[in-house]
Amino acid sequence: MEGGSNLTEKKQIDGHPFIRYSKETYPDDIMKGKAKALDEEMQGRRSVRDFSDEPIPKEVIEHILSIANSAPSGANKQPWTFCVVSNPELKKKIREAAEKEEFENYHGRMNEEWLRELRQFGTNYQKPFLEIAPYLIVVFKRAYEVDNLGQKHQNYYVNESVGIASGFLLSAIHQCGLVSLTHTPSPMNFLHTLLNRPENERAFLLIPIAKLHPLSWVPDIRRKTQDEYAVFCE
Ligand code: IYR
Repeated sequence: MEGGSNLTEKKQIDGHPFIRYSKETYPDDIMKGKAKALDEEMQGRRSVRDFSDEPIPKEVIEHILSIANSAPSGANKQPWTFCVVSNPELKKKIREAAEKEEFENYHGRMNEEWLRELRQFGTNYQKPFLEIAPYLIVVFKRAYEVDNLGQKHQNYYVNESVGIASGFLLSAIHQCGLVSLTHTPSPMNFLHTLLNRPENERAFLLIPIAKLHPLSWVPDIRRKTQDEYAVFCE
């Protein structure tokens, strides 16, 4: 999938290959309609914890990951690895390890203000969704790369890049009619161990993906209004 680029037209700049890029544009009224429809679609996205255990096609997961992998990144290093977990025993181990850390968080590591702010979400240390969701995607950031000779090479803007890719991932999940939770059991190093990841990777986010449970509840919270989230410096 070349995103509209025309691979037959090529040139060199400073000895480096460039290909012609073009993409579809729209008249303003069509563009407005598309923007409005996409806005409405994305306003329906919620972080949920009530997942169905119904299977979802692996092919859908593969497309979602491909979309995440299309994100921009510092010097195009694509400094991420998406670990896809569907094995029930492994999900159980992840749940147990996450709950162990979260128990400590809810019973001493998080301060009073934090605990008070979390009450509206109805969360606690228990994370059954980590076993119920058919897929867990563990996003790892790659702090640096190691070549075949064992030499280290730097990546750039790693947090920004992996954050953007994760945003693409969450948006794709929603647009496929699935639901997810951006989960950050803290600390997350148990994921590095359980998933046998190499030294250059650090766990970044844990994202369960599923169909929505037919009886689901989410907190009645509001989003910022435009005058709160944007400033137009005209
Ligand atoms: N990681 C904990 C606590 C938690 C923290 C924040 I910030 C949230 O927005 C939600 C939960 C947990 O997952 O329960």
